Amino acid sequence: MGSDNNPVVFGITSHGGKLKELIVDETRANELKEEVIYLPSWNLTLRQIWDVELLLNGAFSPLKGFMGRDDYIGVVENMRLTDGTLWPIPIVLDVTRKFTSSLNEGDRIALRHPEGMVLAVMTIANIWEPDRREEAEGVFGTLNEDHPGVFALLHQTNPVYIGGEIEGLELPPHHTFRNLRYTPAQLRAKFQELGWGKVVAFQTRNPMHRAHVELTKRAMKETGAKLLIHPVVGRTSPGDIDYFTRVRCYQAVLKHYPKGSVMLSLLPLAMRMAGPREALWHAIIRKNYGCTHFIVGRDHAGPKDSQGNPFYPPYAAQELVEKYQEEIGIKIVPVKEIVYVEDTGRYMTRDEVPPGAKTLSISGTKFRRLLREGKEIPEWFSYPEIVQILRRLYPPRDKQGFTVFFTGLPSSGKSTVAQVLMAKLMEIGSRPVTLLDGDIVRKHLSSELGFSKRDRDINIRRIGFVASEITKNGGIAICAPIAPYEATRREVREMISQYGGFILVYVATPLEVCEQRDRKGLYAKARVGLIKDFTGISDPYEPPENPDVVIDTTELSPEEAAQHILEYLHKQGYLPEAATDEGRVPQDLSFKNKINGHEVR
Ligand code: PPS
Repeated sequence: MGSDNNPVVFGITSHGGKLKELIVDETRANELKEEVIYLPSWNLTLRQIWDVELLLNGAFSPLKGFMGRDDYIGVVENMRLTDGTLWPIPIVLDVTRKFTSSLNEGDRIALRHPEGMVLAVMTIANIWEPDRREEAEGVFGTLNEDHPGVFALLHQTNPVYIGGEIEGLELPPHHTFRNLRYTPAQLRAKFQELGWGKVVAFQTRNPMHRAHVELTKRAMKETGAKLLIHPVVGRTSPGDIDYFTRVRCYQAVLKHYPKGSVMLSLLPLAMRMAGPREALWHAIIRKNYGCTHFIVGRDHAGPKDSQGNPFYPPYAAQELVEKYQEEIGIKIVPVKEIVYVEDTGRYMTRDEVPPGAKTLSISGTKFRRLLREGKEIPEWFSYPEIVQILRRLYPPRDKQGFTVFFTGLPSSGKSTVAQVLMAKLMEIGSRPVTLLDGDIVRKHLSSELGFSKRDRDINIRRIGFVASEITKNGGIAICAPIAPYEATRREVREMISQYGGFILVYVATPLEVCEQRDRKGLYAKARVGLIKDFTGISDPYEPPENPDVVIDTTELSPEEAAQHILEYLHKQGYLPEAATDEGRVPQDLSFKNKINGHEVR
């Protein structure tokens, strides 16, 4: 690998030849500070802040800002910028139509952090509305919304993209683990100081156990390189363990490597979970951080669909990075799946296992279950200190917070059943209970909102946010809005399930029954057009695809319906054993697999 003009290059050039740090010098910064007073500001979203940080610190070299239309099209279609440089993931700034309504190409805007400071100034080169479905097919190879990248692109991305070069004023602030956040230039300098000519990077978004240590040591041996543990602490995949906990695990794992052979640095990247393309992108980023080698494991950055099937073949990421490794210059270290071989007491790749030998492995799901149930974690799987850190995160279910989220048509019985459930849970008394009923929320949290799709979504997200805070702090939230849209319910599930249980209760009382009850007289008004956009009459209701409990209050009394939910909570371990007798469903009513024709999971 040749040298270039970079001040601290040691071993490998940056992508495109030169590290592109975009923070300007002091004189220019002072000019920009005067200019920004008059510029329109875009308030960066969380994902955009991570992209801006990696643009500014050079991790996205050779990009000099957010991609313009032609670069974007080149990247989506064939992974190349217009100048031919390989780049597999679009780096674009998505904004609202309202924001761009008074903007023209050539205008300058300030990119602001939520804490108020301007991180960068952008000169707009292009403003366009992309075809996000085409982008999903090109980048993720699917339109299936189970894919978190596709879902985020289609539902959580603004409709207009703006591209253009940026001039950086400051990096986003960090208040945690500051001594572990090296920029590419700092990491390169560190490698040089340590005399590390070869460095192999290990990307991860999970805690590290013995198998990870084994595979990284193999990679070190194979390449003769030192190891950089380079975990992502920006956006990872929904349901992943929070980075505070993970970083404590990484710190604890360091002592299992020979002294002076390993470093830990945090990468503030917003992952897209794009499998093979993502792996290639990760390799390019690690090259910019000065690493000479990059480990690509089985199913790198590959999500699974709702049935648990992976979106990408297990070794597709390795194949793609292998194909381009000559061109990008960083060497891939492909690793096969590693398993524990009981007879030998050692870890091996699957193809090394002697015929007939018994292998052991524990899936992520099983591991979390063992932790939650307070069961022993075998010594061969992890280190006691890592298990101890993770146990704090997974208290047994009857000590975790949870949310019971009702959805159903107006007058379906949501509020009444929710009231009874609240009373029963308060009787049990294991945790504080909060009821967020549709009407109460509309009075105290959402009084300015109406019933358009946009307003309903805002309303449900607010409920989800409050419930997630309650759940995070170990309480019980009962929510009872109509929540007519599947995608929004899914968002709420994602917000909450990272902190505790999320139980979706579908109150499937048929429309005719709801209308006949018409407790508030609103159906009658909707029928004669006095209320517009009324759910079930003139506005849609999407029944949930995967409810945890289904109840139909046509035949069930509110007490019986609440008992079914309590029974489910017992079965799932959310309620203390001692409460069982109180909360049990009487024998003659006991939980059937199907209630009124609906499968109950
Ligand atoms: S949503 O869609 O989840 O935001 O609705 P939600 O906040 O739960 O609605 C609360 C109550 O508002 C009454 N209401 C209407 N519902 C649906 N559509 C229209 N247009 C409407 N206008 C008023 C209705 O009584 C809801 O309460 P429930 O308990 O569901 O009957």
